[in-house]
Amino acid sequence: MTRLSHLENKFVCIGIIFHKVPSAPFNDEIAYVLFKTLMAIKSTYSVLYRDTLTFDFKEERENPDKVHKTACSEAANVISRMATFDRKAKSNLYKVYEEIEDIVKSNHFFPEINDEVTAEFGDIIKVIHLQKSDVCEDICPIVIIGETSAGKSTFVNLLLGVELLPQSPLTCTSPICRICNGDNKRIILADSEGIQQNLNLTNTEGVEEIRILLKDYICATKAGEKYKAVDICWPIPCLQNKIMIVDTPGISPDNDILATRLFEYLPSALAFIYIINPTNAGGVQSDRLQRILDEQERRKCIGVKSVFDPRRAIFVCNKWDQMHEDEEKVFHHIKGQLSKKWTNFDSSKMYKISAWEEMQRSKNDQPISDTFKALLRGIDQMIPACLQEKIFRHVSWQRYFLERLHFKLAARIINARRTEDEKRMMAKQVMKRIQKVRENNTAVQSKLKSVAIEQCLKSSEQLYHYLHLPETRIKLCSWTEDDLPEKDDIDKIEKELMCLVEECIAGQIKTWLQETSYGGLPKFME
Ligand SMILES: Nc1nc2c(ncn2[C@@H]2O[C@H](COP(=O)(O)OP(=O)(O)OP(=O)(O)O)[C@@H](O)[C@H]2O)c(=O)[nH]1
Ligand SMILES: [Mg+2]
Repeated sequence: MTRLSHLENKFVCIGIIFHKVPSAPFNDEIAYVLFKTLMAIKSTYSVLYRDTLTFDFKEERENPDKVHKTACSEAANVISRMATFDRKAKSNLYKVYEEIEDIVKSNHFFPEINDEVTAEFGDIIKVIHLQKSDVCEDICPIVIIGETSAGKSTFVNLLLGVELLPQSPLTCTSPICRICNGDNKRIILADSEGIQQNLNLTNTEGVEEIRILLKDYICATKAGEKYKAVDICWPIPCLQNKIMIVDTPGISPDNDILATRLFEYLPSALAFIYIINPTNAGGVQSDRLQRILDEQERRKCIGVKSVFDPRRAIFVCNKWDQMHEDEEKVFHHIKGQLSKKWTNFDSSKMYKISAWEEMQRSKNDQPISDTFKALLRGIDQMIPACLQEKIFRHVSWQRYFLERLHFKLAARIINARRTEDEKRMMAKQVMKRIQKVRENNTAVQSKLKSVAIEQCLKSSEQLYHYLHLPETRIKLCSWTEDDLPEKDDIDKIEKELMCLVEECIAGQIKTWLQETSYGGLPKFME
């Protein structure tokens, strides 16, 4: 922000200089472009300064009990405030893009500067269109993932405030279910080939009827693996037209496709909530978490841009009503497992609730429990940060673009004030420099190559040393009984043990990368 203010001052100075030099060529055009650019910067400013970036639930946080709220109404409240905040910020960003578009499309925009901008940013009109549609990308999924029968669908119903999704003690959800708000009730099924089928609804069906109907398409026992996705449009005003709740099938060792499918939603997810069933022996099923992380790594390796931010995860230990003994021990154990597995795990984003009990409270119009209140507050605090990330990405782009534009315009003003002789002299100097760069090109390239090889060798030596340090060896070799796979087939045990060892080594490499800022490679790349 201070850089931006500096930039604005510079603009004002240039404006003043410019007006003080009436003989300078391009007078009107430069004044026009400068003025428009300055206006655009001002708009960017307002995006930064307006209430949009200071989303604050302070009042509610300080007076959480001011209003007697049931679980569903409080969940609805959180979701709806997020949406309002997001809409406001995005509308500001959109306006700035429109202003930039106006400048670039204007007849007064110098063709030479247009060429320079195109060389640096690509077809700028196209780029701005893409940026605009990214800003307008309205659907913000909140993805619910986790183990089979952990209570994901029950949790979604709790968030929605209506028992729309079927839930069952047997493996239930088979396709991915996306729930959006809409006045016209609709259910669209997509089969594994992606062929869509719209179910005929009369719009008079009640929740109960729909839940029964959905069983035929959602529950694994009935629908088999026939449907890939089910889109449900239902009047749930708290979702507004932006939030989409995504309920997913339970992650199990034999469901590889799911990890891939999840990535259609995870990168754009505002938040993803991982539901754990703590009543399972061993607590969190770490092989399931690993699947998501592995897919993430695979995508990064092949250069896929759409990866998710693990800091967006919230971990919910559900079915806490069934925990009778050693509650704290189990919670602590799960926390330990997650911190080992999950990059940047933040234990303050781990909660214990009973979705079932909470649902009963809500049905009986009882106030929301403290544990669920804490979880909602967790979502409440995290979402604005996620939304801000996208907003800042756009603000940074706009700021960079305007800074570059400013630079090019300033250079033009300075040039305009040069005499013909000065210009000729400069052109000569530039040509000389270009010639020198051409001559040095091969030498510089081969030097860069040898420095790169040297740096890689150095980094791998450092890594080798790190992995052989006594403290790393201890970490690699310390295993507890809890870590042992619960299998009775020796081949399966061997296979799983190999995976565990590989994961453990990979974990240490990750730690080394973090501690040494990627082995000093990014610094070298600069
Ligand atoms: N005691 C208790 N039971 C719960 C709780 N949450 C869900 N259940 C029950 O657990 C069973 C499974 O719940 P679902 O919501 O279908 O679980 P799911 O994770 O969606 O299951 P899949 O879709 O098959 O992976 C149902 O019988 C729920 O009533 C809870 O907090 N406490
Ligand atoms: Mg389910």
